[in-house]
Amino acid sequence: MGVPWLILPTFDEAENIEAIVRAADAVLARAAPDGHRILIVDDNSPDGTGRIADRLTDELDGVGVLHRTARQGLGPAYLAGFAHALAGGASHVMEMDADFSHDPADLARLLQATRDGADLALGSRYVDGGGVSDWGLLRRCVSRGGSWYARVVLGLKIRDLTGGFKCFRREVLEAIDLPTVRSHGYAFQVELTYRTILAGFHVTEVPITFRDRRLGHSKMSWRIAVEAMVLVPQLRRRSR
Ligand SMILES: Nc1nc2c(ncn2[C@@H]2O[C@H](COP(=O)(O)OP(=O)(O)OP(=O)(O)O)[C@@H](O)[C@H]2O)c(=O)[nH]1
Ligand SMILES: [Mg+2]
Repeated sequence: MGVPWLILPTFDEAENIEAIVRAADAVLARAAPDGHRILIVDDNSPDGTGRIADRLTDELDGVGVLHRTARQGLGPAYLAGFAHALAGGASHVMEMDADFSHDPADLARLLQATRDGADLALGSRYVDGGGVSDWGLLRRCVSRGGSWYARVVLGLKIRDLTGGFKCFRREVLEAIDLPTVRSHGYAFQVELTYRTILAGFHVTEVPITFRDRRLGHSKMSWRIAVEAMVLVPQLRRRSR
């Protein structure tokens, strides 16, 4: 029997990486008594995140790092991490930002939702009990508008399609043909959830509060938002 794997993509997270790995490790040690793994996927961060990750792999059991040579975006980093987790026999594969926007304590609730019947548990800002703290109006509108747009274009009932706090059962990632996923930014999150639903799996939204990062800088860009606007209608066409 495999254990849950958490994949943590990092680019310039030197100020966050150690604290987030230690916090997630403590939560998962309680939530998954049979063991867990944490895999950091670092795109050769100029700020030295990869070196801190190497030290953590020496200090903590079950923590590993995948070093990639250059920044290629969130989607490719996750796909590389997923491939390692599946090859390593993961029972579940979890996604989380490494900047404390996602509360590591919520990993336990996502994992529990998959034990309660979900094939994919989504951390959701836009269901009852969920929310966003300390975002300005523009950022709120872009995020809400993005989820609304994807929901209408793809005809889905999911409220939060662009979030990146997820727990997949292994069987989902095996079924959704990961090598053909091409999107990089927010569209990557939409594409994975859409493929999961098309494949007939059960998706549950788990309310979370999203907090703005305290340390480090955002990698969100207009390019990523525009990529999502262009790619989402193409996802629908491809599925027909
Ligand atoms: N490996 C890798 N990780 C990335 C890349 N881009 C972003 N990340 C990581 O993915 C996670 C989410 O990225 P953020 O920079 O927080 O982007 P965001 O959440 O869209 O933006 P903010 O909410 O403003 O922080 C963080 O852990 C980043 O370090 C990338 O190109 N490669
Ligand atoms: Mg972030």
